[in-house]
Amino acid sequence: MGLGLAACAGVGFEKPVTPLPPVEIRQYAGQNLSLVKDFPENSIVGPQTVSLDTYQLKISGLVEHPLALTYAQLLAEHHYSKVVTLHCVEEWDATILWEGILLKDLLEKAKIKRDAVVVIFHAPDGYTSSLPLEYVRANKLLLAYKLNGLTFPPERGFPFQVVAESKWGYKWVRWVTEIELSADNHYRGYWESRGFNNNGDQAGPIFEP
Ligand SMILES: Nc1nc2c(c(=O)[nH]1)N[C@H]1C(S)=C(S)[C@@H](COP(=O)(O)O)O[C@H]1N2
Ligand SMILES: [Mo]
Repeated sequence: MGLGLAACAGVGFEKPVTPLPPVEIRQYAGQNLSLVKDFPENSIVGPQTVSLDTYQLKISGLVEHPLALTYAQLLAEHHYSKVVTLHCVEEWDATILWEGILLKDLLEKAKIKRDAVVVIFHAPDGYTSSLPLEYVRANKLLLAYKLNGLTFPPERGFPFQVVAESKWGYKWVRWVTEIELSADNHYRGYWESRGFNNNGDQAGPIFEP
């Protein structure tokens, strides 16, 4: 064995490595996943193209330390993964293995001020949605940069999508560019200001009671 190892490790045996394109993960822990291409693209004005040359995620509003983080800085955070199903109110769903960083890790970095109660997510298509700060803090919600092992294609929300587990799809903001901490309990995002339930619980009513 010693000999074989020595021979393998010997100079001249090392070949360059050509990485092959990643393959989409179809099943995880015995569960079938949705195909990334197999669910609708339903955004308000169509897919956004975000360039990493200029991309920064801003953490703004009621924070002690406003931040502007690059893609590389964000991916330096601890990574997590989880299978979560997105349910759109248009009666379709997608079960995906998400990989990302934790929203609450980012919020901790920015040091939230005491009067903040709402987290508002902004995207370059003008779309916004919000989640209660308490819900974000109490849950390990992902800001995902991969789905089924693949980097997000532009139409799915590259570079980041909020995985708002147990909330309707309209809370899952894509192409996130800004996370704003606010004291405005009456804030309503794009669909919420058009009648959809601000609470957004999948288990609850779709429309604002
Ligand atoms: N920026 C942005 N994010 C958005 C939307 C949008 O129009 N713009 N649509 C929302 C709705 S209604 C749904 S159902 C989900 C769909 O996300 P998916 O591409 O992961 O299926 O994106 C949400 N995030
Ligand atoms: Mo949706």
